[in-house]
Amino acid sequence: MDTHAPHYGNRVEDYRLVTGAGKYASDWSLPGQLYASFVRADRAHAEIVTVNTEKAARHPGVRRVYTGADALAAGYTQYFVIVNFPGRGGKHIIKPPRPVLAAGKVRHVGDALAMVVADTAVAAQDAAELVEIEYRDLPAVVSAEAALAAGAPQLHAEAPGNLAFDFEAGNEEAVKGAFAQAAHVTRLKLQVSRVAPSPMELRGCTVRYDAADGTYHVHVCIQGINMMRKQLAAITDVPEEKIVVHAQDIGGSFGQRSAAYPEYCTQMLAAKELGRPVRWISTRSEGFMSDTHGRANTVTGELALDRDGKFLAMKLDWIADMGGYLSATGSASHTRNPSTCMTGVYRIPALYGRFRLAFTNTVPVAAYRGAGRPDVAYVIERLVSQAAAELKIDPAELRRRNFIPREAFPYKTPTGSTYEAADLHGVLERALEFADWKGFAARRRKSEQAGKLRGLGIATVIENTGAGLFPKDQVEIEATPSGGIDVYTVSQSQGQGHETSFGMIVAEALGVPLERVRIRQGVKPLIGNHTGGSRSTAGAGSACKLAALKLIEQARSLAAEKLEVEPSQVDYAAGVFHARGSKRKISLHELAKAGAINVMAEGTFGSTFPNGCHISEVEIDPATGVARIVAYNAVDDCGKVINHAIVEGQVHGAVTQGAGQIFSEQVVYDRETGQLLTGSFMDYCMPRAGLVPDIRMQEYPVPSLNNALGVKGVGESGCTASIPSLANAVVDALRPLGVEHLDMPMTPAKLWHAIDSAKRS
Ligand code: MCN
Repeated sequence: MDTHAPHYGNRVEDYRLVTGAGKYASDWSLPGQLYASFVRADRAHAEIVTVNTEKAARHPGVRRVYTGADALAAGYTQYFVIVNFPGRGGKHIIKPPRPVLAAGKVRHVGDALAMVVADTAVAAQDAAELVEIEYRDLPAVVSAEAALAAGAPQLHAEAPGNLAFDFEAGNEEAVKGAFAQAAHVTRLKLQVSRVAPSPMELRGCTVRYDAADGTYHVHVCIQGINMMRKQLAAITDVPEEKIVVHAQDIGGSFGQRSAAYPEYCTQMLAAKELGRPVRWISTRSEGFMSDTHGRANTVTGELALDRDGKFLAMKLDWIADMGGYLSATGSASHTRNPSTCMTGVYRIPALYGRFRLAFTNTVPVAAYRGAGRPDVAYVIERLVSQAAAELKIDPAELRRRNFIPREAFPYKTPTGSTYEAADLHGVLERALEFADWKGFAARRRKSEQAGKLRGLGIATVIENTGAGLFPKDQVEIEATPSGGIDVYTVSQSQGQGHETSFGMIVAEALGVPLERVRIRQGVKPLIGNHTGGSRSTAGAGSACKLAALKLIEQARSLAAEKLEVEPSQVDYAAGVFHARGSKRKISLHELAKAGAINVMAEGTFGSTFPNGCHISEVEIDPATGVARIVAYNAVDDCGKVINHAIVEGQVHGAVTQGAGQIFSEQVVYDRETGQLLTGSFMDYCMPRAGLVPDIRMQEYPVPSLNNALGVKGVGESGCTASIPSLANAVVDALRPLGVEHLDMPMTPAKLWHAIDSAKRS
């Protein structure tokens, strides 16, 4: 097994990015551009009685004020949602219309209902404040459980009871039978808090309409040109070939930049009508109330065990909050994604999950790093650790006893996934040793002597990566006359370092230095997936390798002509073709001087299932409730590793996001009024450097069988494992006081109260 120490080489893109030479959404400045500002609902739920734009329209510099009436007139009310499979009783997801500017009703604080376009950003903003709106207030509901309850305020006439979708997975009868036989049942009700993904770059978009050929040029932060274009076309009915999406660098996304937000379509409308580019850059406060949120579900989980601690069955009742409208990805994050890995790393003979998606008066929920897999891992891993505590079995031992054994792979799960290859026992044993599991009792005693409560958390997880929306991934490679190797892909890095890792894949396949390879993202219209679902390396990365190998073959024929031998007599190594048995040779560069050599390769690659074991330790000061992560040890199997430093960085970043969710982050709405209470970083607490200690990581690569590289995704693994691992560590620290469960975020106040009331009881 590979136990490399990571090597810290700079990423190819780093110099450009850290020297300020990156080009983000707000760096696209187009000649003659106008500026947009949005008027947003200041209340959660209301009928719009009138929108008076007169004063705003008269404000100096204002070109036009758009309202919901314009959105309706344009017919911009439909949208794209990934979920296209039926739910319970064969019923499909309900997609109530969503005009790109709210018409008739507003459904969450921040819902955009008018757009002012003016000569300057300041004029647009000033005029937006002059738009007068008369509302008729309606009662609001901001939790999914409350929204599904009888008598709740209703958001959409099309979705009675606020139910958007009712989905199920597994076998309900088999689960009932297994529970009837169980010697022990563990039950937990868990909240996975609503979080604001908060990438560094603010959302922004500039649209130019080219009247000569009827094409819209949309300069916007994205996760991939194709996903954006598909959605823009679905909303506006403009043919996809008339929409060109432009983006170079993306300052983080975490799932949030995949959506074609209503603002962009409204800008398309204005850019065409006004004949000038229209630009809009969000403020951070706007972001909190209009960028999609993540997670936001409540799950009741039950695990049935026999008297030897073997798992018999698990059932989940999952209620997810979709917010006021459906996003493209949120519904899949709370149905398909958790159901594909609902058995976790365990052999559980019977599984059943019911997933209900509800509309509430909140910001729409979409994919957020992990997109449902951290949520399901959290439920499973909390249940397993809770069961271990109840049965007084070591939590590592209970896991070991129930793992899918190595020889059972490829393993078909009860919900229909096929886990291709893993060594779960090997990963666990490595992690136990790495984290010095056995030494914990002594460390806990030491903490006790210092007046601190210490807890040990473990999570053994698996997740689905690599699934794609588009049927295949294409990559084009060109050996250029100047000696470069240009690689074209439609996946789009948002910080994942594709220029380096994809460059390495091509450089290795061609045997040329990395410096010669240039990755160009989203500039050629190829078929392929956006960067999301930790799928880019398995998909586009594999296509990079295939394209490089194809380039060699194509160039070999050209070389054979030049060398005057049969292609079969030409060998290739390190950028040079040799005629076998002679000294004659010609380089790829020399061949390309006569004209660029261009190939395209494609492939359809199946899901991969990265897995890992993360063991964490926390220390809580009972006097203040402040928790510190004092040790974090991760062992991850992401298949063959392309770049060790990037993989480690991905795990660090995602673990930090998981820690943020466990200890501080939460979007809070007022239950009565539906007001957003966490509308800035003053109220919404991001994780800070002091929260995370030295995150130690080891790779445990079991190659995937499902792609050309043997890789499994890694971009989200750190979230999937850290959330349950850290939650288990906190509960373990408090269990001696009688605390069995606490919901995230485990803020100092919450921990202090839990400790205080446990001491009193
Ligand atoms: N990699 C590797 N070896 C492997 C697997 C991956 O070297 N066996 C490298 C890849 O080549 C790539 C990186 O690790 O450089 C992540 O690869 P992969 O797991 O294929 O995931 P994607 O590139 O598809 O990235 C998507 C994933 C997701 S879904 C979210 S959300 C996310 C994430 O990546 N958002 C991020 N990581 C992020 N990192 C940053 N900095 N910013 C975001 O917004």
